[in-house]
Amino acid sequence: SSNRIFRSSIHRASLLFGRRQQTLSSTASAEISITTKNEERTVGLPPTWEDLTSTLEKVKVSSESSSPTPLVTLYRDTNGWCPFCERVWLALHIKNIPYQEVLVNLQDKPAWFLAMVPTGLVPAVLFHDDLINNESSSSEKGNDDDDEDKAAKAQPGRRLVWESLDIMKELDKSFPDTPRLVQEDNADYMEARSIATSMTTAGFQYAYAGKNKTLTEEDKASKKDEFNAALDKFDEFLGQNKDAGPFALGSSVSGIDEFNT
Ligand SMILES: N[C@@H](CCC(=O)N[C@@H](CS)C(=O)NCC(=O)O)C(=O)O
Repeated sequence: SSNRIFRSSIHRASLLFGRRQQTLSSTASAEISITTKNEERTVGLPPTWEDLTSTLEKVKVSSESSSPTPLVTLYRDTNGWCPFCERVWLALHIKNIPYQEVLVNLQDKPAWFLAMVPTGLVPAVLFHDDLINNESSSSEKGNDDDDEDKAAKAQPGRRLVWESLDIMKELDKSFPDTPRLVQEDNADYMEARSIATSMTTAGFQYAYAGKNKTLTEEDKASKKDEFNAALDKFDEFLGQNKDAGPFALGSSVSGIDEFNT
């Protein structure tokens, strides 16, 4: 099953890097061939750290140079492991929306964050409506170390959204000229999202089963089987689209491509 998980991550990486080909022009072909090379050695090694670092560096430069004015603030975990934050982070990059980040220590959440976000969870996104609606007429003062400035309530004309799916929907709505990621009117999208959600749930249950002392070895084995079955289902879904690709739903990117972080 680890090979399958690995194949899925390679698939996701190639989708992202593949898309970057549109924005990175001539430099992208090197990344594509790196990805292809790794896909060929599916049972072998993941991309090297150097492959990933050099690709990310180029992506960073490409998005920063398009517009330096942040139109949203992403509140995410300090350590960068939160998959829900990664989902939003990827959405911002796919849409090429300039953003700034405020890091939140989940081990010791600051009072301003708990007062600002009802669930107390990351991610949350502050939409700079004053700038989004009239990008040229305002100047951004940028990030400030002052706690007051990190909180949405201190910033009139701005709107805070939490819950990753709700954030993605709002990103679609507020930036209508960018790829629409949440396509709830598309039956393929809904099918893929349901398969992907089951896969994520089964994955978490399997991952945590090892630490759960109340489970028998048999229980743990069945969690593993359920995860394998969920992976097979998602593989099968991707397989149906293999000719249409390169994205999960065919020729254009959707929330499914960044849902499975
Ligand atoms: N349903 C939420 C889940 C967000 C979530 O669980 N975030 C975790 C980090 S991965 C968190 O903030 N944990 C802090 C805590 O539980 O106090 C979403 O999709 O945004």
